[in-house]
Amino acid sequence: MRLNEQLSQLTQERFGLQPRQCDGRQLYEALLLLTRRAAQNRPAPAGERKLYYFSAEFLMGRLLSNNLLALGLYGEAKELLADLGRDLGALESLEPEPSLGNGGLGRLAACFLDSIAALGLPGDGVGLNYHYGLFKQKFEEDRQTESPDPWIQPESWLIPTGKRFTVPFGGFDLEAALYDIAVPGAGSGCANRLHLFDVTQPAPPPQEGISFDKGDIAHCLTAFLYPDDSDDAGRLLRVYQQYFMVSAGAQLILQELEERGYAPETLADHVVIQINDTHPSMVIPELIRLLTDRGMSFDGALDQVRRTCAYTNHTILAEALEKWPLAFIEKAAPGLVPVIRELDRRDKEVHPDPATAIIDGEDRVHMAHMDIHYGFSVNGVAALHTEILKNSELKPFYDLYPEKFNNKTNGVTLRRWLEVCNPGLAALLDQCAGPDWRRDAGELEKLLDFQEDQAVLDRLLEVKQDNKRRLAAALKAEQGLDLDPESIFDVQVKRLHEYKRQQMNALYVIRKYLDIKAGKLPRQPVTVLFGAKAAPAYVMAKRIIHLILCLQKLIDRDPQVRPWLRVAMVENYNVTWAERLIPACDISEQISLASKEASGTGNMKFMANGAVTLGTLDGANVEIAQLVGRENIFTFGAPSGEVIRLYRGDEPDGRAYRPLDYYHRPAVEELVDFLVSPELLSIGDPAELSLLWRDMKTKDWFMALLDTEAYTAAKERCLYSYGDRRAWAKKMLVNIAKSGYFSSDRTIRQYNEDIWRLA
Ligand code: 26Q
Repeated sequence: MRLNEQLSQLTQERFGLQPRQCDGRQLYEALLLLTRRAAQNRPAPAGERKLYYFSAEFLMGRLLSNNLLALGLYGEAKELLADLGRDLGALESLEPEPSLGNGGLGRLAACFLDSIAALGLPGDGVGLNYHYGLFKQKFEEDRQTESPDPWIQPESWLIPTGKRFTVPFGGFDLEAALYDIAVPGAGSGCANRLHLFDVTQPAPPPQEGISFDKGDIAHCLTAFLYPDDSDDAGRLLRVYQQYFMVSAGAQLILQELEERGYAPETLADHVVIQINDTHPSMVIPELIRLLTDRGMSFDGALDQVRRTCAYTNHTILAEALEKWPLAFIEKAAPGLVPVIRELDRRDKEVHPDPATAIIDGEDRVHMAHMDIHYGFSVNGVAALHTEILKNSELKPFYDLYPEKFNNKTNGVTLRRWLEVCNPGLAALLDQCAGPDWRRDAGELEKLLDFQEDQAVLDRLLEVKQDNKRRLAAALKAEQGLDLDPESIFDVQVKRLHEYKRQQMNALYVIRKYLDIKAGKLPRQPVTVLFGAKAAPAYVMAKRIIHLILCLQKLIDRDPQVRPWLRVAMVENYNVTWAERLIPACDISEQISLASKEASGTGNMKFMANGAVTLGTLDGANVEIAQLVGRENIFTFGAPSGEVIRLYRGDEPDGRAYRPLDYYHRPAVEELVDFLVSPELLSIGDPAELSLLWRDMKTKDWFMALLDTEAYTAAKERCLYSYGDRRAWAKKMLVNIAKSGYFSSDRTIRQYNEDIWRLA
């Protein structure tokens, strides 16, 4: 049956109306149901071995367009709606975004599910059905406030499966109810599943703020993604969440194994588990527990599990490496304690080095260490990151198990991050490179033949200009922001963290402001756009948001500066805003302190949409620079090796980093001191700004001052070169042409060839 017939049947059944008579909400719901059903009816990919991608986060974004596209119904749906005088984009804006992730790691998991299904590989996601996802961010009095962001409506993408599993916590059992989201693969004709576990009786929504009763595990376990962990109750709840996810997930795996007719003794032949950072690491002892319960010996179970589990590391930040007190695990998952102790005992017998211990001297369990000893693969997420893991961060493990270490440079799905979010550019690519880039992203290189083609270069600039106008209109309508689409759009959007150095970008804004005040005008007006959420308990990050919002206000009120420089901080940055910001960006800010950003994935999306990167040689920026060549990227800053030595305090001259040395350089001091200038203090909170000022010059954990001069110089060069429109358009073209490498289809092929071996 054609889509229009299905739609009218559905709207009649459900609302007693013809599609033409429905309002937007009814039409959206009907399309959701149709799409959900079509995806659900697709067969699962076949194969002897099946992947389970375990992740505490899946940052899926809105699904309507994406799923229509994967099902091959996108064009038809758009036309059908146009006939009804409706716009698909407008209907989709009624869909609440499921923000079941913090940032990069969660969005990566979503891109991976898309590619796994598109490649026709059997692989499901396993996670938790958070009711509120990441908080909704508002700005009030130039500060971030947080409120819950519900996304589950009576009709959503969730499919109740009726399956339940019992999770044995300390002192009580809890039922885990399984919901699925179907993940249709573009071009493959099949669909995988995202399995999300939930409690059976979720707590009612909180009355105020984002707090709830952290002690009420049975009802609140799936309320929020990563509840505030600034206290022990929050941290303990996180352990309960993790155990709930892995225990139910492991039981699901064994159930499916049995349904497929295989014995538990053959687990490793039929199952592979990818552990997405350490949040799901307890799956290792849990599987051993379940297999021994089913009659296998400890040795037999361990042998299967260690050939089944593979671990991905996403960070070298010490505070993000999970170490749980054994006492927490004893409380939440007592069944795992004897298993973990036995794993630790066996390991220490062979490897007495405390640096590689699973249980340390303070009775804390190092989750990554357990993964590395008892998994068969350890991968980093960009070439540089993997080298740092091998040579520095995880060196003692690399010495033990060199064969386990491998790199899988991240990727992003160009279906969402180009085809859906930038239709103008997609059409131009079809014209120049043919339509096959959707399947084989390497085809984008064909664009290189058009470097001297003025018509193509002009069209690239036009598409960008259209996208900038669309973004400006959306920001005006939804957030009351006034942007000048004729100015350069310089964009930094990502979680707020000191290592990502939004504060350094803010110092540049101050530089520009002071220059303009002194009569030194830029070649071209520039708009510096920010989008970032700060963890609710991360005080420094919130102060940096405060600073940016104060600068925004200061400049907004200054008629001398405003025509040349504007700052805009987009409220509630999420996948939906990313889909509008990225296609409209001219300059992509990727300015983390070298060695700290494991990969970055925003950098790849910007590149594919024709932005030019201004960045440090960190994470995947290194690979971007290699691919596009030095004329097509602006890099700056201390290299990762120097940064690592500065942290160790063993530069050849025995130097450690001292921010005051850099603060006292004249070009830096006036920028930092502007934080406590009368202009800014009259707008912002003097106490907050003073504390930020003090910490920036005395602590500066992530060395923003080290690179401030180099950053300023590189940014000046970058902004200036924008003025040569033809040369700039060529840079855009080369970036797009080379972005095919960063398709998550490529990444997933590599995971499959080197780790999963599914087909
Ligand atoms: C750990 C322990 C306790 C509390 C919280 C956490 C925690 C939560 C979330 C630790 C890490 C995360 C998320 C990490 C993350 O998003 N990492 C990003 O992963 C991307 C995909 O590989 C990379 O591109 C980014 O460079 C990396 O920062």
